[in-house]
Amino acid sequence: ARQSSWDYSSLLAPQRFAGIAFDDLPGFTRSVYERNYALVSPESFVFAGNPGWTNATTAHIISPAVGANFAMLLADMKAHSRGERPPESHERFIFVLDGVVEVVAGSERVTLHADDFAYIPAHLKHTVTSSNGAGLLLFERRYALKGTSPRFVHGGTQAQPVLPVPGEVFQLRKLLPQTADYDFNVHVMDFLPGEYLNVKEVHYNQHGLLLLQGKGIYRLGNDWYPVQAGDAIWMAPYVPQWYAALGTSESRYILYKDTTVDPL
Ligand code: UGY
Ligand code: MN
Repeated sequence: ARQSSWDYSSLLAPQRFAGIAFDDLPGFTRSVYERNYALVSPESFVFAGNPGWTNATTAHIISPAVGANFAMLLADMKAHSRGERPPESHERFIFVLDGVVEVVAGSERVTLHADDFAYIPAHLKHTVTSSNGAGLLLFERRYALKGTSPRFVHGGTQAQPVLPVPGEVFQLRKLLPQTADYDFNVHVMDFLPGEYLNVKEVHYNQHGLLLLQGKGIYRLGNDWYPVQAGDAIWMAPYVPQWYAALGTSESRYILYKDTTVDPL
């Protein structure tokens, strides 16, 4: 049976209040798609077959079709499922939301559980398999650097050091090495209820975000959105962005951020 600390199916389940059960409102969604950002909530995720995957479906929540320099997808792996390497020029980052997968990359084989991650550089052939099923978040992009040596990287999120964040209060972990060999990094950010970003950020870098735990308010451009675990966000370059964690439990989000690409 699958072990899970992450189960977004509950977000879609009918709710109960004073003995009255009520379901999702027909036709209602918090999902929005604007010129420079998108908020995609789980009732809008569309999973479909994908030629690179066997016994699995994927949902591309963000892709270059919206102007992003990366793809962000979810993979729903059934028992005895398999994903192949994407085309040779594409690097891939895998974060396990649920279940167990085996990644074989070159001569290395690793087993990943929920909260574990792996990065496979563009040149390295690999497979991702799952015997009992798994849920994955993936970031993929065309590797943008030359003359560099990115490595196969894997580990557990909690094992990564908490990094200093001058002027901010959230806890920050970075899952990839901070060297010029990588053209993006993946940040995991934790906020206690009531904590918020001090900087009202506007920057060149793009983001793909999945809220893993908690709830709060995300500001995107001139708009303010209630968000909760399971929601995904795309942020284009320079979109004003800000988050405040609310509710009674910690917020955690995972964030793609492109790096070391000269804006000129
Ligand atoms: O690193 C970042 O750009 C990050 N603090 N952005 C964000 O949380 N929206
Ligand atoms: Mn940012």
